[in-house]
Amino acid sequence: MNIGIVCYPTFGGSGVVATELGKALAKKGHKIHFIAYNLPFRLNAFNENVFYHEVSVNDYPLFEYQPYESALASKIVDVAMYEKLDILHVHYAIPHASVAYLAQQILKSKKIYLPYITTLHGTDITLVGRDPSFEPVIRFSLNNSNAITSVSESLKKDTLSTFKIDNKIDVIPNFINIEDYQKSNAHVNCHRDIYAKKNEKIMIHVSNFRKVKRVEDVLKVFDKVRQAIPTKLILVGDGPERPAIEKLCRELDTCKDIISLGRINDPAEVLGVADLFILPSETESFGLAALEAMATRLPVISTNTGGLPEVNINGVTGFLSNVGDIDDMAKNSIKLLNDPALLEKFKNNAFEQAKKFDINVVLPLYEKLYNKVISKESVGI
Ligand code: GMT
Repeated sequence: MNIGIVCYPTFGGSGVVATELGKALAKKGHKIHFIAYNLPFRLNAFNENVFYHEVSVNDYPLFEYQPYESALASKIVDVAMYEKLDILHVHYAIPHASVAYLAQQILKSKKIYLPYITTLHGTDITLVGRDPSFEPVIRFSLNNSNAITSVSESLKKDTLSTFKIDNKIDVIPNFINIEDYQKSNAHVNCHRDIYAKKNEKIMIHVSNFRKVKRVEDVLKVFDKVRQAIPTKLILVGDGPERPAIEKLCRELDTCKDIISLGRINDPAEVLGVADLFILPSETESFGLAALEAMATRLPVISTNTGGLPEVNINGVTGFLSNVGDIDDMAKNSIKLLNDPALLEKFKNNAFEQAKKFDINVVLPLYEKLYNKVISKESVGI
């Protein structure tokens, strides 16, 4: 198949999922055309069957906001016509679903049919999508998608309760490539003793430091944990909340025990040195960061919000707490870090759970959907 993939290239789960999906499909022989305004950050090496088409948005003094949508629609039309796309898969509804619809209509006027699939990732529905001004456009473009997928049952429920959607939503969960995690663990460059002494434990958090991630709770939980057990905290990522987090760490006087690494393209090696992953998000449609941690055998301390309970199983792969319940998250962390046998059991459980989300399990679901959508269109349904 010739497949167009539209995604945000920036640090964020939807871009990771879109890129890893494209790379995996390319390995199976499909021709993948990524369309984005920058090179997606995980598309950092040569991959056979992968092509990248940059959307350049021109600056002009008249525009206060650059016309990204028009530039993207034009690029999709161009790629679809000249690369003979069979299908377009857009990640994140805003504005990609409505742009896909526009491109589809333009192509239709040229007697070319391009079905599009929209994958909902979370904040496009849970945060941005709830802004009523977006409602008519999102609803229309979702109802006109040839298929919609959501990354969890919880997000599907949220979407149906937020928008009047007549279309079916298929849940296709996010995935990891277990093989890659085994590889990066085998060639680990990052050693535990860089960050912690022998008697110290390591907690880790990875995110894009947006408000929704509640990174301040990570620091508050950690502060309680380190008072009970010698522990270090590794922070990976960057974003709007980082200055506030640095301020809080100074106020709590915890900076000497916190290693703030900033952005890392592929955090698997660093995850591999830690004992426990923490994700206290306000909302999380899936929690890909938690799944990536579990693939490196890390138990997860998380909130019980959104799709997290579909990934992190309470009392098995980690623990779930109410949003903002610092004491409970600290209690659960201490329980695991204080008991080596229990920690080992949870590590194994986390890895077994991660295997259920391996790319080899999830990829066929996407391929099946692509085939269904394409064959429906070709028989004129
Ligand atoms: O919140 C992020 O990390 C970015 C955001 C995105 O769309 O790029 O992530 C959302 O999509 C991820 C991939 O499907 C999910 O794993 C995250 O849970 C989801 N984030 C939220 O719902 C807050």
